[in-house]
Amino acid sequence: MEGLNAMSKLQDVKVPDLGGSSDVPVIEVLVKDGDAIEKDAVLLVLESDKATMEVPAPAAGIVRGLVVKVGDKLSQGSLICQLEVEGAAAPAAAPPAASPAPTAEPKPAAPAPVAVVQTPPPQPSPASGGGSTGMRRVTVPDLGSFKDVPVIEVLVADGASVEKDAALLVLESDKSTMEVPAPAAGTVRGLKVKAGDKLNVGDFICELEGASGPAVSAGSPSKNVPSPLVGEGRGEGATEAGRPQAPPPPQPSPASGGGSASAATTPAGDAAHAGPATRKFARELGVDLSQVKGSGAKGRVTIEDVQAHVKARMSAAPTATAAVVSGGSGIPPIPAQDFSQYGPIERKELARIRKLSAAHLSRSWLNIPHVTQFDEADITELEAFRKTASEDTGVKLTLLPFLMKAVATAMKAYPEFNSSLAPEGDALILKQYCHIGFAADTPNGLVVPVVRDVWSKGIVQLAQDCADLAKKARDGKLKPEEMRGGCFSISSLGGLGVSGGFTPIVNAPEVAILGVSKASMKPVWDGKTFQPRLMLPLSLSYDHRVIDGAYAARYTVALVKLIGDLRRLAL
Ligand code: CAO
Repeated sequence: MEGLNAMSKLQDVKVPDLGGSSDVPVIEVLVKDGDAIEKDAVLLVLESDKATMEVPAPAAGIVRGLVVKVGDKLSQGSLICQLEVEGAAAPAAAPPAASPAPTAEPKPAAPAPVAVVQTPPPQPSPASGGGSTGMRRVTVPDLGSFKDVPVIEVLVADGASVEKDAALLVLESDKSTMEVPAPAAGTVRGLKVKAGDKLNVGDFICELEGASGPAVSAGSPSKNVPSPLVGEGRGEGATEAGRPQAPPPPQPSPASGGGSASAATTPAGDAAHAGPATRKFARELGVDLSQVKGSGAKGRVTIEDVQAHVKARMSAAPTATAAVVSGGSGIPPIPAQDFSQYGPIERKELARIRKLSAAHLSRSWLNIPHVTQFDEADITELEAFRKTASEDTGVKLTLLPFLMKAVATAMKAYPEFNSSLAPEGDALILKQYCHIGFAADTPNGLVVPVVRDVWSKGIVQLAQDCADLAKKARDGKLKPEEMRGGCFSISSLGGLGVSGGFTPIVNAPEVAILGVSKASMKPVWDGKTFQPRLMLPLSLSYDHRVIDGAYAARYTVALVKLIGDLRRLAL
């Protein structure tokens, strides 16, 4: 065989057990001849009237002799391609869990397809509560073999009017994302489900008023939707229970590159139809799938559509304003490398929160021209006060609440620090409220809980809010709304013992972030002599599109004064 070295072997890849379905149409072919693929890379997507299934590769190798194209109808055992596998003894694929490969089958088949969408018939329930009253009880439909599936998004609120088939919830198991549509039109009442809940078949979701008929399971979990990215936009930041959540990132519109929250919000129910592989790909690129036109069956978005969308955005001639706003972030990717050629390696999957943070931080870094201003604040008096006040109040007062109050107070005098750039880049949105986020280090990565209404709270209240939110962050119990709406962020590394400055990344669509390092005693000249003073290093990064250097310098001076003399906080 041409190109096949002595240690390689060809193995047939066949369609595994499809759970009784046959002649299932191929709606997407994700590989082509000659592609080098990893084990479990998705080869095909099949879609019957009951389910969408991804067929993953049984082993790593090179695709040869692909015989399948979109529109073909496949059944169990149909040949998909051959796989050129390294090594004389290619490992056999694991048999499908639900339906082991027939022992007579001499060659390994692909592993069990990952069911993406299951379409059970509506299940009238005797506990209906429906019919004549016009109230219809909606419960979780058959989820196949999935159990305790986390809700990652609730797309409706109590009182919302929904059309039949409008998405109510998005569930995400480790294998798939499922959208649960309304079984009928009506008004949502008694919604019992929230992001983070884990659901099973039959669990109560809500009632639908005005939807006559018997109680039913919600419509089949239907099309796949883009998994929510962290933070802003509908459902962003929603995570499985027990997992911490990432900071709210922007979903820049094509022209905005980092605009306001409103610019990035995808309307509820406007979810894209795409498979998990496509969603994962889009997520990695920071692409909002609802912006991508699907070329597949029923408007399904394919990986090629996402690629074309990105190419189009990168090559689109930006308007003068958009170019300024986006900062022209079409940089080439870092070429992939096979590190195993240099030595032994181990692949460790990133926690979801890290992936989400990575995308958000990249967007912020690429879209925002950062400047970091370094300074030091004298906290000798603050420290003395902090210790006695902790004893007096019985509440542990760390530096953080004082810094938060100082940052917020200085923002009153310098309101551009409490703004976001309008999506078109031609205006500032000035905020009349002041919510401050703080970076919290958790076992699963960085999250940014947001303390609300800092202007109207005292230090003790702020300390309690910070402590509560930090604990929730560490325990993975933060709610999405507790990470949204920040106006400014603080990243304090001081408690970790790091001294000197650093360059924190602005948490877009905010326009500034304060980095804090460890305070240390330093000799400070008072005009006559050197005095030992406790100095706190500050690193203020800001969006230079919004804030001029002189403005930032004035803000920094004001901030340093406030921190150095607490009495000013009372002014
Ligand atoms: N200089 C000296 N000491 C400091 C300090 C500083 N800048 N900041 C905090 N400390 C002290 C605190 O006062 C406390 O000391 P005492 O117990 O004697 O009072 C101790 O360090 C521990 O404080 P803490 O870190 O637990 O509490 P905090 O309120 O200052 O911070 C939180 C809370 C959530 C911000 C912190 O725990 C944390 O997670 N920090 C990491 C943030 C991070 O990862 N940033 C990077 C983001 S970008 O990747």
